[in-house]
Amino acid sequence: MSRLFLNGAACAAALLFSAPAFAHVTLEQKEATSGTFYKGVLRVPHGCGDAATTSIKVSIPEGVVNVKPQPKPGWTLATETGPYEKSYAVMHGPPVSQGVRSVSWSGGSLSNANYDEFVFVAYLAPDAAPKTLYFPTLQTCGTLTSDWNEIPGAATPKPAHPAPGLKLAAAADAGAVAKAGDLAVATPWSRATPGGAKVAGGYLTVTNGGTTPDRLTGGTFAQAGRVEIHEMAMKDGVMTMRPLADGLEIPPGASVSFAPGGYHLMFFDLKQPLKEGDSVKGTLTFQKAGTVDVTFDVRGIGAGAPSSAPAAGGHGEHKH
Ligand SMILES: [Cu+2]
Repeated sequence: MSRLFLNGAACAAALLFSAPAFAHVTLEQKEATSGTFYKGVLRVPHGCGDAATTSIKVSIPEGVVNVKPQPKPGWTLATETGPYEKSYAVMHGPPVSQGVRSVSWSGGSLSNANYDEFVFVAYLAPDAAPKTLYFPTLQTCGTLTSDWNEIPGAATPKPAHPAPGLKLAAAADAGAVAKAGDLAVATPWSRATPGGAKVAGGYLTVTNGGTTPDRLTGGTFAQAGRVEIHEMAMKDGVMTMRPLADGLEIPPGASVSFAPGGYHLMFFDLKQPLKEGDSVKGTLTFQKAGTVDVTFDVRGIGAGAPSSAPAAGGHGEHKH
């Protein structure tokens, strides 16, 4: 190995470039949330020994559906399809029970001295979490192969040829505080009201793990006279809001967020101001799943949406 003859500084640099995460065939994005679309980028940092890579074939694990591989110039794209172990709810359209089980790109030549990426997009079915999904990948270099198919376990936490892994976090289920049929409700919250305010907003996430749509049609809030379901959206460049008289559909396989600047519950005729730290009981009524009890945590006046939900607008701009 020529590396033996490098001086100290160059050797350190060489070590950097051979850091473990980059030594194997891996997925660029190693964490994702169940019930979302995922762009899988398989990174191929070297050949089989010194031999150039001529084919990459990735197996698609159960729960990863609607796979669409990206063609690569100079490589022949092929897919194998087959039945899934069960049927999965997807964001749009009917549930799916079969699809792409493996993808291969072959016929190209990726020198051991070079790096390349092989890309697919897919939907991570909402009932497949939490766990790690593995994408066993067969790398072929002419007559040689490197099989990246080992699943880390207690005996071999760091196998020599690990299958590319994707840590799948449960969507709303992780923080689900109420379940009704196929629906899971997570993180119901509201905001403290400045003195005298008679209205407040209610926020939460509803995930439909089922295969048919349901609809949030209403709710109650112990400290409010009545509750409406509202939509806030940009119209002609102006942030406007309107009540949704028919409620809001929760499509199968989807997570619908009620957050500042978007859909929200509107609490009218508050009996007393909401104070940060309060817990206020309420209910949510769904067309099919029925009525579920929830507790809204009251956060500070300036509180935005948890996580990355859009925080633009907000109830401060409400005009009632
Ligand atoms: Cu409103």
